[in-house]
Parts: sequence; structure tokens; C-alpha cells
Amino acid sequence: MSMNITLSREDVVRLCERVEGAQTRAYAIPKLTDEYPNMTIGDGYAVQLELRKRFLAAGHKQVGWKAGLTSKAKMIQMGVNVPSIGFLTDRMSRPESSAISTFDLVHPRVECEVAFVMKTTLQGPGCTAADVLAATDYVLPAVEIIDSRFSGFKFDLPSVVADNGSSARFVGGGRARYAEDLDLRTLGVVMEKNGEIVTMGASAAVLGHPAEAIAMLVNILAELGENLPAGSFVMSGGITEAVAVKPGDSIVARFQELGSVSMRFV
Ligand code: OOG
Ligand code: MG
Repeated sequence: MSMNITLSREDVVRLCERVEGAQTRAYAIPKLTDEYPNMTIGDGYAVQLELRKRFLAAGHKQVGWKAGLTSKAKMIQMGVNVPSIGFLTDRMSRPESSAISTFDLVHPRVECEVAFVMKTTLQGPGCTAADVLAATDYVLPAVEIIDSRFSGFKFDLPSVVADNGSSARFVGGGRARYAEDLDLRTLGVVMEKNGEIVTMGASAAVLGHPAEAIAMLVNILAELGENLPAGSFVMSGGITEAVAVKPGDSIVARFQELGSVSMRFV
């Protein structure tokens, strides 16, 4: 992946302000490539890192990272076939079984993910799934609530990277387990909305093994001049396609071996 930056510093700041406005005031904007058709993935990450800088300066704490577009189901749903990463902060975290407001979101969707908590710092390039497993403290089930700030949830890779991979909220929960006690490729997951099964899959859908997604994330971080610190909470990407939610919906994600994660939307 080339991290070539073509935008001027002024344009990076301008696009960052545009994305920040849409994220914090919950409105849809046209995808950034409509105005900047030659924007690169590197430009997208420059905007994302500028956004992180602003959030951290405003007192948000980074708790980890997320990999996105790591399963066929997600790539087909979104029409993008290259994985991406985004940062996660304390402000995005919501407790298990809580009521999550949709008032401050544009058009939320939920997806089931395997999350990793790291016990040692990882540094790419050349990070492998085996390196990830050796550095993992434990795994737990998570539901990510994504919310593209782009009209119609339609985008391309540079735009979605600039929008921090559509990150909005996340809920970790269920049962924390040691990775070595599980086969992380064959975990089944079923998502229920209002008591009906709406989608299901198995964890191998994520690049063959969710640890591969974390290795990919570490290698992208290296290209951005960053590592994955010990203690990080990292989501490996939606196993199934994402499901739209609205006020009144309740969601239960049931993971084999890892318990379930529930929430409702208000
Ligand atoms: C991009 C975010 C993708 C995942 O788990 O694949 C993502 C999007 O689909 O809006 O978080
Ligand atoms: Mg996700």
C-alpha cells in the first residue's frame, strides 16, 4: 500500500474539519473524492491522523484501533476490496446491555467482531498472525456500531479512511478468553435484531483468521510511523455484513465460546 500524500497541508486540515463537523454534529456529507478525485489512501490517512490529533487535543483518550473491510461480506457490501484501519477512543465506547443513542449518529449499522487486547507492544513491518497471538492478552466479542458520514453510506477507500473507517461506537463484552484456548478460525456468530436472526457467519471470514487482520493493522501502522501499544483494544473487522439499526431496535450478537453482546438503540 502506498502512503503517498498528494494533498497540501491546507487541504488536509480543510478535509479534517469537514469530517470532524459531520462526525460531531451527525450529518451526511458527499464523499471527499467528489471534490478531490485524485486523493490517495495516504491522503486519507493524513486526514484521519489529523482528526485523531484534534480529538486527543480535546481530551479524548485513544484506547486502540480497528481493522475494517477485512471480510468478503463487508468488501462486497461496501464495494471496496482493500482493508483499512481506524483509531478508537474512550468516547466511542459504550457499556454492554446499554441504551445507545441514535440521535448523535447519521445512519448507524452494527457488525459482529472478534476483539483482541494486547499484552505486549507490536511493531511492523513484517508482523504475522503468530506474532499477534503471542502478543495477545485475551480476546472478547464485540459489536461495532459504524456510521459513515458519507451520503447513502457510499464511499471509496480514500474517503472512508479519512472518515476514520466509519468508526462511531463500540461495545465489548461477553466472555474474555485466552486465544490459545480457542480455534479463532471456526467461531460461529449469529446476530439477532428484535429477536430474529438477521445475519450469521464464522470468524474465518476475516482474512482466514482474525489475527491476520490484526497483523495487517500493525503493518499499516508501521507505514504510518506507529506501533500497536500494549493494552490496546483492537477489533479485527466485521465477520458478516453490517445491519442497519434505528431507535427501538435491540441487538444480540451471540458468539460461540465467547458469550453474547447486547444493546438497544434509542
Ligand atoms: C467501513 C468500516 C468497516 C469493518 O468491520 O469492516 C468496518 C464501513 O463499512 O463503513 O468497520
Ligand atoms: Mg468494523
